[in-house]
Amino acid sequence: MAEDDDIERRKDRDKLIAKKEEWAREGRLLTGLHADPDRARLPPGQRMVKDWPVLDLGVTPGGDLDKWRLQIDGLVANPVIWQWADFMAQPQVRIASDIHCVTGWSRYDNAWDGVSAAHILALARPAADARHVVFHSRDGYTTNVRLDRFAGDDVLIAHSWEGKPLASEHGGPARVVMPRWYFWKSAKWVRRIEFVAEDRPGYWEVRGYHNEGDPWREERYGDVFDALDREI
Ligand SMILES: Nc1nc2c(c(=O)[nH]1)N[C@H]1C(S)=C(S)[C@@H](COP(=O)(O)O)O[C@H]1N2
Ligand SMILES: [Mo]
Repeated sequence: MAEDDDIERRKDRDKLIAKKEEWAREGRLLTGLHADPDRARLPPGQRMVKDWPVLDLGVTPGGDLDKWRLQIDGLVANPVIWQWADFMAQPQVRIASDIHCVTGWSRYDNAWDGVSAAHILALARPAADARHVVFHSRDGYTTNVRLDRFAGDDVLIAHSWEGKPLASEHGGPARVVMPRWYFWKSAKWVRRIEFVAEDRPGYWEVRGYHNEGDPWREERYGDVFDALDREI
C-alpha cells in the first residue's frame, strides 16, 4: 500500500538523520589533521570512490521542466525568476571538479555544465549588506554559504554532468555545485537562491554539521547542539 511505503520511507529517513546526528556527536572520521587544498587533492579522512553515491532526505522531487523555476532574490538590486528556457539561455560554462562528501567519500573529475555563480552575481547584483546566501530546494532542504564563497570561480548551477542531463536522484534538473566545500553545501533541486545579511544555518547545519564545511580543515561537525532546537 502506498501509505505503508510512505511510513517505511519516513522511518528510513528518520533513521538516516538520527545516524548522521550520532556521527556528528561522535566526531566520526575526524583524523585531527589539517591539509592544504593546493597540495593534497584528497582531504584528510576521505577515500576515493569511482561510483557516485546518492545522499538526500529520501524525497526526489519531480523534474517537470514546465513547472521548474529558479528564483534569485533577497538583498539584490535585480531579482530574477527564470523558467527553464530562461535558465538554459544564460551563458553556459563547463567546470570540472571533485566531490567531497562529509560521510567520507570523494569522487574526482566531474564535468559540470551550467550557469556560473559569477554570472548570477553580475545579473542580480547583491546589495552591500548581503553577506550570506541561502539555497532553498524543492524537497524542503536548505543550506547556507558565505557570499564570498558563492562567488568562487568554481561555483555553478549545474544542469548536466559528464555531458548528460543531471539525473533527478543527483539533483536534476538543476543543482548547486560548490566543490571547495563538503557536498552537503551543494543543494540539489535548487529552486531559490536568497541573499541575506545575517547567516541562516540550513538543514544539516542546525543538526550538528559544521557551518562552513571546509574538507581540508575537516570541518565536518559543529559543536552547537542546542542548535537542534532551532527552527529550520
Ligand atoms: N535538496 C537537497 N540537496 C542536497 C541534499 C538533500 O538532502 N536535499 N543532500 C546533500 C548531501 S548531505 C550531499 S552529500 C549531497 C549528495 O549529492 P548526490 O546525492 O548527488 O551525491 O547533496 C546535498 N544536497
Ligand atoms: Mo552528505
